Amino acid sequence: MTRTLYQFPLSHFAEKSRWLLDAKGLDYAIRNLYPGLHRFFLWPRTRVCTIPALNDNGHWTGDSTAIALYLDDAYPEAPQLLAATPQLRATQLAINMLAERIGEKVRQLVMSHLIDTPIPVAMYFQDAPVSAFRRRMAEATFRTAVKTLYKAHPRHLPATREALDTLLDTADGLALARCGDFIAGDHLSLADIALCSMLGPILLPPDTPWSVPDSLHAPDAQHAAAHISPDLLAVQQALRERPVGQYALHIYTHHRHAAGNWRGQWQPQPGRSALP
Ligand SMILES: N[C@@H](CCC(=O)N[C@@H](CS)C(=O)NCC(=O)O)C(=O)O
Repeated sequence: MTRTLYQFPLSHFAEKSRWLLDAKGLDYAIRNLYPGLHRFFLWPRTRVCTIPALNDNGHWTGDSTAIALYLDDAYPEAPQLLAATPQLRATQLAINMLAERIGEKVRQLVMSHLIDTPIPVAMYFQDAPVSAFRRRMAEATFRTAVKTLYKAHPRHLPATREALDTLLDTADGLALARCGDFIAGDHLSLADIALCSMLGPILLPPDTPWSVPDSLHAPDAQHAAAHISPDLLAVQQALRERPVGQYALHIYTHHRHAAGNWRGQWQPQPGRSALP
């Protein structure tokens, strides 16, 4: 019996998938992929180029939302991530899509602030079992990919913040309208998991990759604070004060139950040993 999640340790979409598996109460191993090489590994198996991807006993699924749908189908006896009633299910899926758009803007905003600092590469590659030369190559690939794919550059910050604020206004409305802890329905669903995990890189909940400096090995941790700009701290404070920020922190505190496994293990590189 093998169940393996493939991820980048820093990714909030990976956090979403870990949470989906934890909410289902399933055991799983985690393998980290190197940026760039991940596409050669994932595409033949899932026909999707992005992490996360799940290999459940030979059944491959790419994309976090597809993973949620697969898990509900494959494990109907475990807590359901989506409601059976069509109307509530449609609402939960719509919130999941809103969360995906929020996640894209959160990534662009945080990376625009941090990509040229040592923090993201330190968090990403701190455990990678590679030589200093290979690590520098992986870090350079990661920086270039983030800047290119996600338009992570300070000049985009005003537009990114405006777009994120508009999306968060919608999310605030949902958070204010909810009855009880959850955003749609009376138990934790894909909607909660998606929305809260996408806000993680700004809210920095404990036991997540973003809980700097706890998540960093010394000496990187000692220098982290110096690289976090007042602007980014202001974004964090503003989100913490919003209804959706307070909702997400509450859900993280009371309903995350993380396995503490986000660091994962590194997938051997091609040429070093065979890929499974
Ligand atoms: N819709 C996808 C988005 C996942 C995603 O954006 N993954 C990013 C990391 S956060 C990725 O793999 N980027 C690398 C690439 O695009 O090649 C999902 O929900 O799984």
